[in-house]
Amino acid sequence: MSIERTLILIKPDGVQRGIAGEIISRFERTGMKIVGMKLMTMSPELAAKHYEAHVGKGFYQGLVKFMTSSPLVALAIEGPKAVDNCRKLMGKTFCTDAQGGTIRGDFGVSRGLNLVHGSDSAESAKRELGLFFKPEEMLEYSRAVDAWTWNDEDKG
Ligand code: IDP
Ligand code: MG
Repeated sequence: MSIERTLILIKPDGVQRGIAGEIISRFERTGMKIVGMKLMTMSPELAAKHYEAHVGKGFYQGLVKFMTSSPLVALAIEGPKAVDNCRKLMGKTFCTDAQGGTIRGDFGVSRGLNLVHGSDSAESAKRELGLFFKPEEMLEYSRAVDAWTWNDEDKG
């Protein structure tokens, strides 16, 4: 099955700048399905777990301060190859390196204030979704358009 779930965060800069909806729309309009969504403020404890791979790096403390400073939107998104597909839509880490047409390329200019987080592998997606969503907060539902959005071939 190549239908995957991945964690996306609209970071505090995206919410503060009033473009959370536009960013969500970038994912939504592909046909991928939102199966979980919440507005929340990240606690320092959650930030430490979520960014454990970056502990000790020069930008780590600033990153945690930024991510815990104001609400973010957490999304669980489902679709064929959702992990890589979402990363493709986001663009490269630093906004000025990200291509036009990507979220970071179209909406940002910063290195750290880069609007969006997306899990980078199937394993991190599983781990990160578990940090942000209880199992019952990720919903299983079908949409009338599902049959026109992906088919058996896409399920792998
Ligand atoms: P990613 O978000 O594209 O996966 P990572 O390398 O995992 O990028 O870094 C996590 C986050 O840390 C980035 O999205 C960005 O917000 C921040 N970050 C990474 N490198 C720097 C830096 O050199 N300066 C400031 N912030 C950084
Ligand atoms: Mg990363």
